Amino acid sequence: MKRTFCALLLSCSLSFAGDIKIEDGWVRAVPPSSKATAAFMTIVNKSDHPVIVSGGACPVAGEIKPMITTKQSDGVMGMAFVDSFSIPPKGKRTLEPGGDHLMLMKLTEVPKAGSTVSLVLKTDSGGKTGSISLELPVR
Ligand SMILES: [Cu+2]
Repeated sequence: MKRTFCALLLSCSLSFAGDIKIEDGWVRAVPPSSKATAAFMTIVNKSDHPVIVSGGACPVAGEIKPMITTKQSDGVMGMAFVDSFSIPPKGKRTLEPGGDHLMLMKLTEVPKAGSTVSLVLKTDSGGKTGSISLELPVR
């Protein structure tokens, strides 16, 4: 596991953990009374096997859960929690507003715009479990 430290905000968005590369990560700034926010990023799988990214740990959130957009029975698009995101071999998955994202819930502290949030995600790469540490800008 390798951690990219945050000297400049611009360098925050890149992190490597072997087969998995995280690009363009950020956390949404929310009003001070909010109980939850969301993290967005592109998860790149550089390996030739599927990788799985699930929730992890964050000092300001009690719970982190992947969430996806899904078509409900009435045909309306909705959101649903899932256990993990899977990324196909040599593929990528983009977490973005209005689409898939990571929910940061049970906030103990609301991250301020301009600050950073550290986030550790659990990973499974071809059956090998690990983690990836991120330092994401809040905006
Ligand atoms: Cu959500």
